[in-house]
Amino acid sequence: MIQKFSYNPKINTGAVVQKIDASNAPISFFTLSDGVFSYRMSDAACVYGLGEAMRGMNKRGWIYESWCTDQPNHNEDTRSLYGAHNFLLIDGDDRFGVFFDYPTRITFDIGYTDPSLLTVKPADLSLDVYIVTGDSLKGIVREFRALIGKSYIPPLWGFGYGQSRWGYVTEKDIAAVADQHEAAGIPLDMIYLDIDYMDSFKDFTVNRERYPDFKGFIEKMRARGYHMIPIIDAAVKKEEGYPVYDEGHEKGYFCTNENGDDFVVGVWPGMSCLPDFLNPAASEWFGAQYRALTDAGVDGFWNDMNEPALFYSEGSLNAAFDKIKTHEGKTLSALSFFDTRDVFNHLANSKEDYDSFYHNAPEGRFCHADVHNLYGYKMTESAANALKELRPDEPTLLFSRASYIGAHRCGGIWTGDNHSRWCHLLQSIRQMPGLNMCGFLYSGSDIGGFGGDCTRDLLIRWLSFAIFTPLMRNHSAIFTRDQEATAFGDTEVFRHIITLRYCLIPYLYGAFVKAAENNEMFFRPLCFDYEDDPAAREIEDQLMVGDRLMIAPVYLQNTTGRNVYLPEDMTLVRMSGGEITTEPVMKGRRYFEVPLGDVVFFTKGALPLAEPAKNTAELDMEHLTYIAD
Ligand code: MIG
Repeated sequence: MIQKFSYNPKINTGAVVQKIDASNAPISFFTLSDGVFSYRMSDAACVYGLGEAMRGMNKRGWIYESWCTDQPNHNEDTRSLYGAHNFLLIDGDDRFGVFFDYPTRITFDIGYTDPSLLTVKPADLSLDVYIVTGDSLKGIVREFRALIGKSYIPPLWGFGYGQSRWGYVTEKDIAAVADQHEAAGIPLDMIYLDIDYMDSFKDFTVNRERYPDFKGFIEKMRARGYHMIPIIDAAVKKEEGYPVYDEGHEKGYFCTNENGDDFVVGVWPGMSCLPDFLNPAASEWFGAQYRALTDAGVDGFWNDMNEPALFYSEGSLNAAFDKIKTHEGKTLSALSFFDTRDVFNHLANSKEDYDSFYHNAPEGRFCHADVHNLYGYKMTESAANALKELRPDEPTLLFSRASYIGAHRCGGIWTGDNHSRWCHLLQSIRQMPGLNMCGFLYSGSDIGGFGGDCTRDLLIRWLSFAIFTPLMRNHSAIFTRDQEATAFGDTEVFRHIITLRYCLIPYLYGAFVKAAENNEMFFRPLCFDYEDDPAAREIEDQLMVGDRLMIAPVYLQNTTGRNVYLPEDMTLVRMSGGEITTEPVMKGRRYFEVPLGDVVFFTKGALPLAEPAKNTAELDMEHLTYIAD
């Protein structure tokens, strides 16, 4: 059952698709005082949700803040990431879900200040709160997901393997990625084009020196079996003569400052303007621009920098230089030294900048800070709506960095700029169920880690987990060590693991589509399936995948196996050297050897496997072999 409690929301966020009448009764489970919602948690209560937020699947014991943030240095103590996913599921003496439909900053203190208290504090009391009850955790999620509408389903090839790197510059670089994977016999469906394909980082342009015949290149790569996936950034370069800027400026489609002039901000292209995605006409106009690339045969996109990430604004940059000048030539104390150093460190994504531009939404004019968390969602919606018209016959691959609930209907998300760290491998495992609860089924993390230098063993272990994630993309930052599956010498192991992904696609894609259509989770913590098993509640490093599989990834360096909790008798599936074997294993806690390069997982029933294929186009989805029958 769903109850709605309404507190004068100022804007329709678009998250909810069902019409529900607001209750006149006081909110259930919570007390509301001074604009803070409080709930006393029973000792054993677990709290799930919050989408891609850091820490465990059980979110208890920390404080989180929904405020979409470009945070490439996130760690265990990070409160805000790229998405704002305000759904919690409490499993204690009471069992209920709660969604705070609120477009800006909201804090979730889940036993951080007082271990038994959950407090939720929106910046002001203008929101809708939905309380969802039901007789099982899965049932509550299903009801919530019906409230927010069906999840995006990518094309089948979106389940292929993708290779990406910020630093591939020319079409030769891209073709070389294809050549290397072919030479190694490693299946590959997608190659991503990061910002260097553009002309001066201008959206919807292509650099003619790097890609003399872009359309011809896309065609050639398609003929070889590859989909090219270019990036689109939120901000539009401010440059007269660049039609996207000229038109956006003339029609008033950019966010404005207090005086009504275009707000100008520094991002990749230099001085830029921010499309006002909250204005339906501007949204439609920006979406139509994707045509420049779909006309060239592009069938997938990733939307970036849409928190929106701001490096600086015209105003904040000038203020920073003024401030630095006041220190020039003076002897600095330790404190004034730190102050001086931080002048530029604090320029990006500053409160002052977010406070100083405005949107024209149907409900009226809004300061950006009051609707901040909707920006990435509305950018993805703009693209999704347009792409349905530009490419009506087949789904377009689409995912975004920033998001709010509602964006799950438009596309997928990736979890942003992680690092080549073992703890980020574990984090990415733990992020999946939270995302799924909030409708984001097509998701995954940058395999191998975005920032920092990856090692061969980390990439192997990361891939061994990521063959189960719907979005499976190896991505890394410029100036980091190469981390393609072909970059570490002997490629056999990589070929076997990625090939296994393709063999699993019939099961994975089937389970995904079923989850999307039935409003279910593709990845679940064990306790969602084994509610009466207290041991299952504490498993933070295993997941159920679809209705049959359980995975227990290895995420520690220099280990050759791990302990696994089996909530019931299952069949162990092992891929070793490309060979697949099975053995029955009994319920309980056991240690399994998983030498580097082996993939081990568990099935509760017959598992269909396809024959190995070099890409999804060649995958035979009809003739399947069943193992563990
Ligand atoms: O400021 O386009 O998260 O995936 O490679 C960095 C360059 C901008 C951030 C994205 C990342 C991408 C990078 N972008």
